[in-house]
Amino acid sequence: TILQEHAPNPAADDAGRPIGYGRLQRKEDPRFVRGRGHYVDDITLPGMLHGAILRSPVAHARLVSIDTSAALAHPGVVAVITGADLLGLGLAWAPTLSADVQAVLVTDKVRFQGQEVAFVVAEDRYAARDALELIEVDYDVLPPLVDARKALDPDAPVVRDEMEGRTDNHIFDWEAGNKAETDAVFAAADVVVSQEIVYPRSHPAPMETCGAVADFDAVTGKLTLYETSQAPHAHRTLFAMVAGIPEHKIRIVSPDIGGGFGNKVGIYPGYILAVVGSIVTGKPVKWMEDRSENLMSTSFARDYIMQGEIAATKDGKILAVRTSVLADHGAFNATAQPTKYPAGFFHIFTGSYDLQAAHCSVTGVYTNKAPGGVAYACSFRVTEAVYLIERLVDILAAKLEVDPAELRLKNLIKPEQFPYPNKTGWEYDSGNYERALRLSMSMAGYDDLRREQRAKRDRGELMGIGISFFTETVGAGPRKHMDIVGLGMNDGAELRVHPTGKAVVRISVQSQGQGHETTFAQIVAEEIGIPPEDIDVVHGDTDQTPFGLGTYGSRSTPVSGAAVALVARKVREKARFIAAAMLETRPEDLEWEKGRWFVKGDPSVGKTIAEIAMGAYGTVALPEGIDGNLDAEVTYDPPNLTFPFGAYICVVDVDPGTGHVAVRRFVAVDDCGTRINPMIIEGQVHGGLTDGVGMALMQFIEFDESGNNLGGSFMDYLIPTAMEVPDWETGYTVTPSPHHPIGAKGIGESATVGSPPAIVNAVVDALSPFGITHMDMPCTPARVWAAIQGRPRPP
Ligand code: MCN
Ligand code: CUN
Repeated sequence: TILQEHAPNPAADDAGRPIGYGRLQRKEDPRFVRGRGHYVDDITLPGMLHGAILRSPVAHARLVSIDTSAALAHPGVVAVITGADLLGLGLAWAPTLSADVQAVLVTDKVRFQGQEVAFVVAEDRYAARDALELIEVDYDVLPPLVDARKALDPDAPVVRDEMEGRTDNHIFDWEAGNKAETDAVFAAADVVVSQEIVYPRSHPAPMETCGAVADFDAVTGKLTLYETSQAPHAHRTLFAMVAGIPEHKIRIVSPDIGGGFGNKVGIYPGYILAVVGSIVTGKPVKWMEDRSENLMSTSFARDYIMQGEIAATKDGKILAVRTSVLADHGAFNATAQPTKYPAGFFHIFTGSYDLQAAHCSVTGVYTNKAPGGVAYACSFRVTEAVYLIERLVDILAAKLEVDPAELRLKNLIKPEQFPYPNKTGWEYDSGNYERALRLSMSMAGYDDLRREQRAKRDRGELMGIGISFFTETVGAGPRKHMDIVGLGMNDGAELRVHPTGKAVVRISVQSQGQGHETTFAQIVAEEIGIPPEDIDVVHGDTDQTPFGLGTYGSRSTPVSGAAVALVARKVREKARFIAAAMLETRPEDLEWEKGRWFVKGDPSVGKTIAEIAMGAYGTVALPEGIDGNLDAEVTYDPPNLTFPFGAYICVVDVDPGTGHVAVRRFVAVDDCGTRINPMIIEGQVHGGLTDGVGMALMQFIEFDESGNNLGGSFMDYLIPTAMEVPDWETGYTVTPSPHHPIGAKGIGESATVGSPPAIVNAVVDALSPFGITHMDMPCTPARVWAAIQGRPRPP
């Protein structure tokens, strides 16, 4: 097999092999670096009109009246659509990805600040925006529900009072693990530590905001929708179900996407409004939101209030974890996740440790905030899970007065325990955790860092070292376990080899910057020996690609990447029969080497894939059952998810005078199994680590007591730049996934998942001389400064 050849050997990166060939540059970059990318906002259709959304200035209010007459009279305005109009069309409410409904435009009541109230369609975007100000809306303001902790109080305002018989804000209760067993282990344990840990609301904030161009052709009945979507096929099916347009009459095109990070998984009112606008006006309609609209109304991330507890023996053997979580889902349950798992994959909160028992319960509630919930490189809530366990382990280490690295080494699951069934129902596919942690420690010079820290402490300086060890579960998912709105989480791939031996592979996932046009070509190249530059990767157009559920949860490589490997193998097998016909021999007498079938025992007699392709389309007499092409298609159903992991070490310096945290060093060792393109992997890791600095130190979406969003612009919601991040030091190990055709696991969210706990652990470590054992993110200068005021200075 190819797996062992890709062991972590830097020389192998340059051996010219399609997989593991480190510096194979991205095929998409020539167009991106020349400004020739083609994004939704670059699309201009003849006669196209422009839409703009009027949004609510208040968080909770009855809608008393809307007067659109002045807006309609404004020059250039073609139509003004309100909730009442949508009610008439049966489109005022749309299903969410979590079996709830969400308002497309407000009909009865505003439920969060920034909610969609009316849609203006005009000849240009300036007229559309100007007309928004002419719409008169009368709101009867209600007290908002802002604090999720009060959501279940008997006197809490009821956010979703439009639902029959609803008198509270409860959405779901969900649990995993064994409560009785866990409680018993806790009761008998020597040491128990507890901590409330909040993962605050944050936002993916991709560079490109969300938008759509809808073009409904009344003659053919065909809707073409250009849309910023991470999942075009799933969106098409949902549009067919909601709008009643037959699925074959809908084409969804997601062209180049300027970052998704989970923000472009859901279906937003703006997309639907563009479609309605096009149907109503008979013209194409473009809608592009601005930055504040994106930050205030589209999918947020996190917002988990976690009460966590960890139990151990007095000599540091971790026995069990338990947690109860309050999940703030905002005004509509629009989180995108597998049906059976309303808290995503949070139940991997058992982390990388060999435990005796675990239990978690999660309660979801409505509040007067924007909906969403699973976004920002989250691996379906693995972010929250990893943060919880990695903070708890550090708090335990402080309590036991042991080194946090030592405590982890003592408790990590051992290589021989894989496949490892954890206590909440996962089966970790493969891992060698100790090797990764030891590599990160040696890269960081861990012992020297601790020595340096001691010397600094003696001088009153605040230096912190933070570790996190994470295990993710990505590659959703096996159809026997998971679906989204009833659609199994499988992916298709089609491969066509043209007569001259060049190929096109059509995939169902959608790149938003991850480099699929390069890496998926590399997979085909590895399997059939056509060079990557001769393979075109087509994605993002439902008329041109096979069905599949799209890109999120780092599932492209685990699911679609497997489909691509298998479709290439299918072509290779077909090529064998054609080669046999060409060589007038039997298929079983042929042997494969990269790019060529040859006669066993006589390597000089063979046919290359290009010769075989020409043969397939040419005049070669084909064997029974083999038709005249070199094409194949597959749909892949993964047997399990993949479990990438990593060991991160962060070094910070804290300025006691200002509370400023500087990330001085960051060492990241990742293991994503077989590495397809090490350069792209590094890029994914660098990006995710930068996200982590943002979340840990700078950014969160906060609300005041009136429900005003205080993070609605980049003045308030801070994005880390090169100034705030160190030179990342990355390393890797390779533990292939045993069930993936090429052994690859996902990498796209690993660093975002793994880095926040390392950074917060480092900050808390720096502040530990003040007796501080926990601090909630983001560790802003103000918070850090406030935390150490009034506490005795370190000795
Ligand atoms: N890869 C590889 N070898 C592996 C694993 C992955 O070479 N063993 C490559 C893949 O082939 C792919 C890239 O790394 O080119 C990421 O692969 P994967 O981990 O499968 O993740 P996805 O392609 O499914 O991307 C989704 C993931 C998610 S969910 C978020 S959120 C996120 C992320 O990707 N959003 C991103 N990284 C992003 N990067 C960019 N530039 N933009 C986003 O919006
Ligand atoms: Cu959760 S963010 Mo990514 O899965 O698209």
